[in-house]
Amino acid sequence: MNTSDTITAPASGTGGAVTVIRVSGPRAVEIAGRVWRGRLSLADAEPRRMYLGKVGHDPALAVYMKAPASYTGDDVVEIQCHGGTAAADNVLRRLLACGCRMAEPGEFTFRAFVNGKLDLAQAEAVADIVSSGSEAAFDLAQKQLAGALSEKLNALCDRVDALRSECEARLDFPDEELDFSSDEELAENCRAVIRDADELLATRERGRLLRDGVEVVIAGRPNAGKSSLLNCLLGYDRAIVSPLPGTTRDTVEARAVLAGVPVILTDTAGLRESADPVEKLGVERSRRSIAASQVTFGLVDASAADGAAALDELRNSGAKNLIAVWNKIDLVPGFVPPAPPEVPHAAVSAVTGEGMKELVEVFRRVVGRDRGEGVLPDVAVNARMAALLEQGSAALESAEKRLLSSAYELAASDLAEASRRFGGTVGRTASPDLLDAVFHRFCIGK
Ligand SMILES: Nc1nc2c(ncn2[C@@H]2O[C@H](COP(=O)(O)OP(=O)(O)OP(=O)(O)O)[C@@H](O)[C@H]2O)c(=O)[nH]1
Ligand SMILES: [Mg+2]
Repeated sequence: MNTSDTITAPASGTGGAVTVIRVSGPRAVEIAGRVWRGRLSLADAEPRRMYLGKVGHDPALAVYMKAPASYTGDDVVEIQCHGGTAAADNVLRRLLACGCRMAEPGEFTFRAFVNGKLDLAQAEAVADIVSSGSEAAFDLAQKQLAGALSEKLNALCDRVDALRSECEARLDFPDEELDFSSDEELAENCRAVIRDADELLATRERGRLLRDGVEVVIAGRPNAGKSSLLNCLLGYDRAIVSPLPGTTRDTVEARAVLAGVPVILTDTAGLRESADPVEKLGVERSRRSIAASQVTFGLVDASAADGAAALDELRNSGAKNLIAVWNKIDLVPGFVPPAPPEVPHAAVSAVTGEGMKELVEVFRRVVGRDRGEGVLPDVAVNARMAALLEQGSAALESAEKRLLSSAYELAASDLAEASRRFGGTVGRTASPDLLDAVFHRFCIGK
């Protein structure tokens, strides 16, 4: 992407009352100043102050952000016009006619990266913020944008670079009595970096769950109220509910946010032995969903006589992070769940909504426990960073072995490789392909 011309695009979504059109580049003030006219010319405008003027006959506000104190690090002008496509098109058409180019998706953020305003990890956080579907994912992306993850990644890169310099110094001054650390010490330092990289790699799964959603399966015997619970959690009727056992045959999926965490809820066919071939297939699917999910809401009919046996079936089903959900408590006044103490549980009514808050709280605790310490993660690497960390660690392992046999030249080349891989996470070393892959995810205007 060319980074020296002046680009424009709507920076706000369509359909709102106001559209923001962003202009960024060396000629931003000049071009925007020919399109937008106010009492003052834009060139004389005080930066970061809104001015009322016009674009053609339409009223429009303009604000100038002077380089480098702007999102992109270039001169930026933002014009706010009426919402709807006609007003925005009018502004855009004039800007393009006066010499702007239409921005590609992510190009504003790409310029911010090129101008050193953001590193790659932070740029990815911007895309995550735009697409975050839940409070927890949003919080994580905010922290990443603020640099929490970059700091850790940069620290790893610095340590690899220091190891590399030390290794190269031995090649450059082989005969001098310099104060070198021993081969063992260097090798141990490689190990230490690998350990810390592993720690970061371990955050990947949490990040994936927050970005893509925790898979929660609703399982139990027929008629326990699984579909009713799904509908109650969603707040609308997604699945068919009926008093006939065996109503749900296929799995039914829906997205929701529970306790600020995005989830993919799966309602399943009731678990029982059945002669009906279709129901049998449904039950097989239920078992597969249980195996694939991170959390199981094990639904038990609190008004049924053999609830404890039903719960035991679920405990033996391979369910992970099982939460016993005693349903239909509206039918059993004064119900006390007979759950074994080690199974987290809640008592609810999917019909009256009673106990739902409690269930969400139990879910929050269970999901929190899965993340260690019951807190949401401060940092989480994504798949792209994880792949680079793994490759960098492999190079470090090789460097470690070579250091122990004093093969400094080979070790230095391994360390250079590790440095390249680790550096790619934040964009210290970034190939055009890598940059393409990162900025490809963006929407236009970001
Ligand atoms: N009183 C009462 N009835 C409930 C409650 N939850 C579900 N029901 C009723 O129980 C029956 C079965 O509910 P479903 O939600 O279809 O049960 P299910 O577990 O999905 O059943 P299958 O799909 O057949 O496995 C329906 O008549 C619901 O109205 C509850 O909390 N209280
Ligand atoms: Mg059902």
